[in-house]
Amino acid sequence: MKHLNSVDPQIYRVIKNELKRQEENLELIASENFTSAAVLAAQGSVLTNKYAEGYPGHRWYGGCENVDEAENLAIERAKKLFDAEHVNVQAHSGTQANMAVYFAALKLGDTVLAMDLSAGGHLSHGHPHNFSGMFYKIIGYGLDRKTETLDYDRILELAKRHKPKMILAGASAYPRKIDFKQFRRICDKTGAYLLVDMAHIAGLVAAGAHPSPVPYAEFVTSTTHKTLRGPRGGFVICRKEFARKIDSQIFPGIQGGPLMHVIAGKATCFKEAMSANFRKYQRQIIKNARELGKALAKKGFRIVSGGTDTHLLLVDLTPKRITGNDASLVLEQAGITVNKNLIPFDRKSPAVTSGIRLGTAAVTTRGMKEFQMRKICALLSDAIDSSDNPARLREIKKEVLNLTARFPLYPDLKI
Ligand code: DSN
Repeated sequence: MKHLNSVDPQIYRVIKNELKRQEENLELIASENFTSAAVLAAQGSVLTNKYAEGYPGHRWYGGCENVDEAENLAIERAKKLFDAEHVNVQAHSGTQANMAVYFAALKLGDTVLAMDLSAGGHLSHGHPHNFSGMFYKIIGYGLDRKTETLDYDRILELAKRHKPKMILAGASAYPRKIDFKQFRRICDKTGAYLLVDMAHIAGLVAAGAHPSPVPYAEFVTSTTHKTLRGPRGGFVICRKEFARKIDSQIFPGIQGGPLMHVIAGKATCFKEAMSANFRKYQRQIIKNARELGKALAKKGFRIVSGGTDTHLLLVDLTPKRITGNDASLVLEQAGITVNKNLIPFDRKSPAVTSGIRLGTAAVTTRGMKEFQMRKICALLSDAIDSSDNPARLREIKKEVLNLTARFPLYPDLKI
């Protein structure tokens, strides 16, 4: 970092401050994680200098022998990890992975059945201001009002009525196991393709801690940086018959030069995800989420759907008489990072919300276990109860600092 400091001290300072924030705060954003030092090294490497439009062995530029090897390693490892027929590792993000599937499987204007954003879906599953909502006719499915879980009979009913060309499963804020077999059954009954966006649960799937969508779906998309704990990016898994279509939709369809430094980081992430330690880590994520949920329920928070099967908890703050927006601002003052989130059938707007979304992937990476989840619950609950007491929030922040200091994040990273 000394070179960066001498050339651009302002950006050096930003990075130093961000490392401090990550080291000191309690990171409970469900889509975030801390990648390994090995992935950081791959991503911060000279591979960023290389243009490699095309695919390994078929590039538009010379000098690609090394990046070809990196991309082939990423592809082969991802295929093995997820037992996949074909993988494209070039997607820059989860949204671009989804976009490639829409373009490969559909014609503009086709009908897609996907989870409503308000029920836990994602922008690229049909939000009107996203390409998906602009280019396709999106029909939304929600949750059962009583159980706050997916109602597969209702999804089948909607599929029969609207005859979508593709059904999308997967969510950004759904704490329960998704039954991909049921989605396959619905698709088979109605002649639709199945796209599963497993971005949130990819690490759990890789470790066998959540059923895999790969045997059931024509297309599976993901990011690499959530529970999977790799660099920021995306990838697409598909059945062999769609391989050429997906590859040509990623390049030259929607992207130019692949980010070879990120692809190298993805290869390292896939290798790490094959280890016994990673499988243990994923199981601990779920144990931690369940413990945190139980502890929060005891403190009077309402846990949407009554619990979790994954890394994620949706917390209804209504009993605490505070909005998701206010709660996230208060928690930030106490050094606890979360995001506001709509809860199912929320009466508040997406900018206000009645809930917060919590995830345990990042704190579990630090080595925290059930004991620390109970402590995190106590700190979080105390902070919410002290929303108009800045002095108490400062004290809680000190306790957060004491806790995070015992679980250092990048002990060897000196900047
Ligand atoms: N922004 C991600 C999340 O927080 O779930 C989804 O892309």
